[in-house]
Amino acid sequence: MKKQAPTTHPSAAQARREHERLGAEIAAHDQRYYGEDAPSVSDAEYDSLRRRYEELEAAFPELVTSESLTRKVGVAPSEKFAKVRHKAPMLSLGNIFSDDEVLEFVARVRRFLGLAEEAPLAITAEPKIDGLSCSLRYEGGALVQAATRGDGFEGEDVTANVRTIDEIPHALRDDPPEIFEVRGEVYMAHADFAALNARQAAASKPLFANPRNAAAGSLRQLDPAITAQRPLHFFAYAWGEASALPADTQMGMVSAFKRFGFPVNPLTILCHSAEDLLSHYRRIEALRATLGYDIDGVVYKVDSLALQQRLGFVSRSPRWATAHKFPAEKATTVLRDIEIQVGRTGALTPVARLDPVTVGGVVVANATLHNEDEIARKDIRIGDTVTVQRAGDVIPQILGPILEKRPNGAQPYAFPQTCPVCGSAALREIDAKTGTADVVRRCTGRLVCPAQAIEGLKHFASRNALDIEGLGDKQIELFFREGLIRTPADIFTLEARDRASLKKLKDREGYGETSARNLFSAIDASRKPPLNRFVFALGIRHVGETNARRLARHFGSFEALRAVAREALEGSEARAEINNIEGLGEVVAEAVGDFFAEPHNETVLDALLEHVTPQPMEEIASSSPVAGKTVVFTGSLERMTRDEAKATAERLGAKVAASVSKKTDLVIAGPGAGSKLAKAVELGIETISEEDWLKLTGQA
Ligand code: JCF
Repeated sequence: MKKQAPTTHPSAAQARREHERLGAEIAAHDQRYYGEDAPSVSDAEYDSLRRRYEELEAAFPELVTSESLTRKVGVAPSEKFAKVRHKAPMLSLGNIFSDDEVLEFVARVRRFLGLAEEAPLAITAEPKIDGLSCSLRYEGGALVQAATRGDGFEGEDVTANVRTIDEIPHALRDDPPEIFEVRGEVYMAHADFAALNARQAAASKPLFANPRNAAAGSLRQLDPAITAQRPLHFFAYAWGEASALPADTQMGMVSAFKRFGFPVNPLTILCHSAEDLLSHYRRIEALRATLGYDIDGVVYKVDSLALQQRLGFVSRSPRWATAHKFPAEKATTVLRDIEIQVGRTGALTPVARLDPVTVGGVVVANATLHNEDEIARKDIRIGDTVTVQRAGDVIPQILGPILEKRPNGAQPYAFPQTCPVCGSAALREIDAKTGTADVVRRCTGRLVCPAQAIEGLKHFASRNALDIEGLGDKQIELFFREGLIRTPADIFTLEARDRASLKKLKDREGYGETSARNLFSAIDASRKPPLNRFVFALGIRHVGETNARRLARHFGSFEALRAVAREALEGSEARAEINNIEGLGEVVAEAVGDFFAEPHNETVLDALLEHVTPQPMEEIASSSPVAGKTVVFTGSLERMTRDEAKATAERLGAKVAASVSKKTDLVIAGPGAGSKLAKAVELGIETISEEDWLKLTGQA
């Protein structure tokens, strides 16, 4: 985005008119963004309007009145609602798409449980509602808190809004458990959605793209009075924390929800085979258009809660349930343009800009084109009418052009040979061994390309790297544009420079005293990152989280890594050392060598290491009681996901193994633990519960 030139000096009268016009425009965007969950401009465009508005006020202080938008506290979207930590994580379901996968699902469950062929296995089937999941907490039968799913671990507190939904009881009937969290889907019916959009249109307000967005926009309202005017519905289908369970089967739980006063979906049934599941799937698919609300598939769940326990989870999805999605939906539209995005490693990625079209209830205006060869293979040309497909939550894809509709004169697409951001040559690397060109074309202007620098900084500060809260993508783009942050080291001098500067961060749009202070303290908190995160943050090609951990483990300190990596020229002993690290290889060794051979990277690193001290893995490890131990997790974990448990254990210096052997030091066994636990007992290996593990590792 262009920076508004503060050198444009309108007259006082011009300034007033412009200020007024901008004020109205910004207010309208605010309403769309905060009020309707339906932004109509990009954040960058919005920021630019705000900046111009402020510049006018700076130049003409008489424009600042109590009505001025700069005097009102802007509500950041993430701060709209208080955060709620879910007592039990809200799960997501794995997806399957074909009949075969249904057979596989049932077979996998049977295999996992070791069920004999003739042993019965009951599985429920219900429509998968396309709304938004919510967790409702009842204490002593009274609704005390309602939260959105969020990322599954932390959602937003929407209690006041949920209280306006008629179908959600404020008090449970029929002797509910003391503590009971009911989970289900909040959704909007087709008829109500159409009526709402008609009202929006009559009031010249933007329309909602689909019932799910309308439901989300209605629930995430700052003003519960607005939610109250939006007819929302609810189906209960799961639970979170519960002081006692009213049933021992899924079907029993659903009946209990009904007794307590919740709507449950009438198409929920009990099946006894994969064939049963498939026939119910077909029935629901046939009824889909008549239901009056959106569904996007059918959910299958093992009925017995005891078996659910034994089956447990694969990362964040239950092994005992899955979502059988309806087939991907397609639509045709016109490809207006192909835009090239430049990533952190200089990769040029083509993105299709489309005439917006509704595909399966969602408006699609962008789609991925994957890469140069894909465009050539499908002969996709700008101006073509193309088929767009959208499946589940994945990025929409372009299947191909409809040749009969190709406009005269449409030219084959010429993929750019130079970087659209910095103008450097963009090349496809040739694989030395196979002699074939990489599918990805990359910008060669690594040191001069702003796109790569910005993406590199985003990566550096991101969640799995230095994890600097408050320094997200938008902030980095802004700071980069303004020249405040150009290299990672600049992040750590930001506060000192801010202190010396007249234009302070706290006085900027989007910031205030608190957020500026929070940002600086988040930056401070990241000055001693674990070595593996630091190595990952550098963005060395082929060094993702896993390889970064391998390098950190092997070398123990950044100095040791750097000393070897600097010497890692082709054919050198140093190169061989990296190559020989378990899990690494020639490609990674070469990338590491190349990174450290680049003088610019050395300069950037020297500057960075003035402010940042990576923590040697040993130090982190030796202070923990599980350092150097080999641990095995088995059974289901209730307080953390398997991935989380594994990551924590590794952070504390333990090695996580998949199976129990003589080398195992400790087994953490949750409910449903079977053969691994038995083996541990047989070998006399110490076994502890999840609770004990949390205590041992200082997490409880
Ligand atoms: O209808 C749904 N969207 C739906 C989502 C139904 C379920 O029974 C679910 C779900 C998400 C997670 N069950 C789980 C465990």
